[in-house]
Formats: sequence, structure tokens, C-alpha cells
Amino acid sequence: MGLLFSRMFSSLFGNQEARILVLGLDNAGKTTILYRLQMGEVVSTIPTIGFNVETVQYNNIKFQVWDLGGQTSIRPYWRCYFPNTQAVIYVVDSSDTERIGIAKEEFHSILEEEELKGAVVLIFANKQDLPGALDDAAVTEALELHKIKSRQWAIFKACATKGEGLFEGLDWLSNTLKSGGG
Ligand SMILES: Nc1nc2c(ncn2[C@@H]2O[C@H](COP(=O)(O)OP(=O)(O)O)[C@@H](O)[C@H]2O)c(=O)[nH]1
Ligand SMILES: [Mg+2]
Repeated sequence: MGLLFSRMFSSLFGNQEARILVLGLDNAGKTTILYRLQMGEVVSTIPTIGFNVETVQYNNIKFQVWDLGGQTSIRPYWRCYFPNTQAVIYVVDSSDTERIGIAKEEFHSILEEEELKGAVVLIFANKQDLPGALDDAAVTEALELHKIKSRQWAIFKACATKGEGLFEGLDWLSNTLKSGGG
């Protein structure tokens, strides 16, 4: 599957530096997705300010992951990672109905960031295999995705542990970026 994903993203941005952020609450399945992509070595760094960032560099594209929620004092430092971001992949634990409200708030506050205004948004309604998981329509509702204005977005059901739904989502993303979104 790594080769497949690599092919999708090769030549997407030419030689231009590009960034794709993979965000969501802790336990959503972000790290699992990063490893599933198999696009290279995952490098984990903890900058002095104290949040963990995982990076996979593929050609000129950086995929970077960190957990939203929690400490508000470190948030200003997230901005270091916003420039040149063409896409945000937002991962939701669809079975965590207790925290879906927090997931919604974090989502909308990230989208308000000036430097992310042009970014395309792909949402994974992850953990579809778990009992009680909200489906894509219910996650759309819970995250209030209809409030998204003037940017391209799409939501896909996924099960990261089985690798299901990831291809479909990333295929949409690469096509959208190819056709000039982001
Ligand atoms: N059942 C199920 N578990 C998942 C799925 N995706 C991730 N997990 C599990 O959820 C936990 C948190 O995943 P992780 O990728 O570390 O989440 P992160 O905090 O967002 O990076 C791990 O135990 C994963 O194995 C999924 O689609 N279904
Ligand atoms: Mg993680």
C-alpha cells in the first residue's frame, strides 16, 4: 500500500515544499494512519515546548502529526507548522461520542488559523469497526461540517487498523490538490 500512496503524492507539488497536517484528538488513530501510509520512516520529535510531532518526509512533502486538545499554553507554537500547508487530514474516533464535541471545537479553531485558510480538508471518520461508531453522516453533523465555508472538504469512513477507507480518502485528496485546490 505504501507504493500506492507514494504514487498518489509523487509530482503533486513539483519541487515546491509542501505540508500535510494530520490532526485530531489523542487516540483518534492519527499515528496508526501515518504508519499505514508506509511512505517512509516516521520520525518523532519533541520540541522544547513539549508537544510531540511525528513527521514522515516524502520527497518535498512533509506529513506531520500531533494531538489537539489539552494544554492551551503550547498552542501558539503549533503555528510554526502551519506555513506551506496544502491539506489538513482531520481524524476522528467515531466511537468516542463523549469527546466528539471537543473534537468539533478543536477542528473549527484550527480552520480559523490564517495560514491554513487555503488548505483542503479531508476528514476520516475512523474506528468504524467499533460498536456504536457514528457513521459519516452522523460525524458530519457532530462536527458541523456544513459550517465550512470557501474551502474544499470531504469525509470518509475509515478503519485505520485494517487500512480501510484510507485509499479512498487520500485519492480524493490528491485529485483535489491536483485540480488546484489548496
Ligand atoms: N478498533 C480500532 N482501533 C483503532 C483504529 N485506529 C486506531 N485504533 C487504535 O486506537 C488507539 C490509538 O491510535 P493512535 O494511532 O495511537 O491514535 P493517535 O493518538 O491519534 O495517534 C490504538 O490502540 C490503535 O490501535 C480503528 O480504526 N479501529
Ligand atoms: Mg499519536
